[in-house]
Amino acid sequence: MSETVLHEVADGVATITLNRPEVLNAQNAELMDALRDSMLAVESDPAVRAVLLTGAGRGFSAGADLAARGSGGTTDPGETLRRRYHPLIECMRRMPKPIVTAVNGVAAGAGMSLALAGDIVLAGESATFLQAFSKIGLVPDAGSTYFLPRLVGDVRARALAILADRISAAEAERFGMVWKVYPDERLIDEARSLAGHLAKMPTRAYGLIKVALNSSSDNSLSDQLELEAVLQSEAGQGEDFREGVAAFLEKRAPRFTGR
Ligand code: T3D
Repeated sequence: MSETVLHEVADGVATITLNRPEVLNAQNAELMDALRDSMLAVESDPAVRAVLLTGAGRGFSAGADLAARGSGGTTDPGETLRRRYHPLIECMRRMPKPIVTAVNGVAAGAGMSLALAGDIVLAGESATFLQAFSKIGLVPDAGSTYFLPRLVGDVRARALAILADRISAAEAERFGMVWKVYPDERLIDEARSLAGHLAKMPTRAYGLIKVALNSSSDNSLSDQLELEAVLQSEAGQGEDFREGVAAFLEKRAPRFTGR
């Protein structure tokens, strides 16, 4: 078991912590393999109904480990992406339960891509975001060219990718990349509290919401309306739908089981 990623499950929440604080959680092969294995494990674990992803120390993640790569190295970065990053990012997007990313410091390069792959992105007020790729002669990867234009629009996505300016959490929130910014000392408690709340909510419906939203920007209106109907048929057969309606009619709090 690698120490580069901490994985703990309690009360329906899997907390995954990137754990190479001495290098701002830069992503070497060991960390990426451990992170992928953690995400795949929670995807199929019925005891997990929400995921919290954060970083140890003063950074969220500084992206790919450049020291491991040395002065360019012989490894084709495209192959590294296909082998290590794509299975992870795709797993996060299809994960049938919500992922909260708590960005506790700098999120650079593929570290920023990882942060944006979450469903609800929270940040500490001293967190920063940086499309570091072009500074070292690379192109944004690990989903950044997919997530960024959809989140912030084409004008900002281009400027962020080309200029590679380091932006603050407040700017990231203003641009629509971050849901909420908290004082640094409150971030992890707020993130835990949110993930704990989500773990008691209708997990199956959340998974279906993700399916709908993941398809939205590539679908026509007709296709999206039909997809909503298909997903609603599925949600409508769920125990949580029956419980939600019963709780409303009985004027009490619902007790969702996630089924
Ligand atoms: O093949 C493939 O892997 C393809 C995939 C590519 C995806 C990518 O992510 S490419 C982009 C890689 N990331 C970067 O280019 C960012 C490099 N880091 C920085 O620009 C800065 O460190 C930060 C802006 C992120 C933070 O700056 P600052 O001043 O807060 O911290 P620092 O002093 O630069 O870093 C602290 C330590 O972490 C330092 O180590 P030291 O000197 O104390 O021993 C530094 O070397 C180390 N560190 C930071 N980033 C990385 C790193 N070590 C290895 N790889 C890093 N990416």
